[in-house]
Amino acid sequence: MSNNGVSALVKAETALLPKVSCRRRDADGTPQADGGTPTSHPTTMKNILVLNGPNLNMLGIREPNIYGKQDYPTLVAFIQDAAAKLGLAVDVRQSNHEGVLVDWIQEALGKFDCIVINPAAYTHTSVAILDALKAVALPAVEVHLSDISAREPFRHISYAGMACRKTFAGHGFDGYRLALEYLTTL
Ligand code: CA2
Repeated sequence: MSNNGVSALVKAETALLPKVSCRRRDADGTPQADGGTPTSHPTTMKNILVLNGPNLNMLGIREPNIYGKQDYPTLVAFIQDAAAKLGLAVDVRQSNHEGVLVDWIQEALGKFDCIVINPAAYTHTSVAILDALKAVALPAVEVHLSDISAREPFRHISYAGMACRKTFAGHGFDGYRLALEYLTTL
């Protein structure tokens, strides 16, 4: 399995669907421009793009004191399980390349309802990722395994976070579940 572009789509059982407000979709999956006619029984679930940045594919290999002992495939499985329990569809991807992350954010428009992003080191450097998040203007939530505010000063600034509605940092894997849970409230 390639670690670049790790992708996994999970569709939860329709029976698990909570009554959340979702943008309704055309037959090809494109969200309807006007949001469709609201019903008490939504026929679609929120579709969330989860993006992970550089070196997160190395989880569990080094620095377990900061990032934990569990590896990247275990994180992907954790996110998929959390999404299924919340009645969300997720596509989980990882790239070491800034431009790939920017491309995925741009391509999310019209395909996904929200974005969860851990830009990893690009958090602290990438105005390109910030601009892409602003350009698509989808509801976005930032996640960090570690508490970046308690680490080196250079980790205290988050460009991506400036375009995100919320940040969950320092909760380990559970931060992704908290981000998904937050998105069900929108
Ligand atoms: O805490 C987080 O989730 C981070 O986004 C992780 C990034 C770091 O640059 C951010 O400041 C905070 C690092 C990603 C993974 O780095 C590894 C380094 C060594 C071994 C395994 C992973």
